Amino acid sequence: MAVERTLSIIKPDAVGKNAIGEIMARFEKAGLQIVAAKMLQLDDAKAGGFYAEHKERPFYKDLVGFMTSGPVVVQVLEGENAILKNRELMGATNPKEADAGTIRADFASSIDANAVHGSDSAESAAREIAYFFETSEICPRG
Ligand code: RTP
Ligand code: MG
Repeated sequence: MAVERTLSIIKPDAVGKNAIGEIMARFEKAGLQIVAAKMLQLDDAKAGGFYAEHKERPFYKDLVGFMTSGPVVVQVLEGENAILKNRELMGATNPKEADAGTIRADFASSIDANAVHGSDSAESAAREIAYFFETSEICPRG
């Protein structure tokens, strides 16, 4: 298995629940390293650009509104199979369908306020990491 990087976002609902540390601890306990992290208040342009692939979907406006409703924490996670591993830790998009013990089962309250984002492919990960981080802001361990 290859060492990969993936973009994770702790969304405004989870930041508002004071769950940043608990969520980061799950990544670290699963063997993923946080190699970049920052807290941001997204505006409509930054959040809308991030979710541009969903622009024509009926939930797009609500999604951008939610993602700008409070601060987020964006992170780069690195490790073996990081993209799939993070998606497994997150659980299903709709928390009602998320397996017990996943981040969304424990912290999400609805399909909109669903606690975390994680890149869904290697292509998305590369694009999403570059959307938020300069190369100089990513700090892999030796
Ligand atoms: P994310 O991109 O945030 O990691 O979530 P995901 O891959 O699990 O889900 P995706 O299909 O990419 O959708 C992005 C976000 O849009 C909201 N959504 N709402 N009302 C709906 O039917 C619906 N479908 C998606 C969710 O908040 C989802 O995280
Ligand atoms: Mg997605």
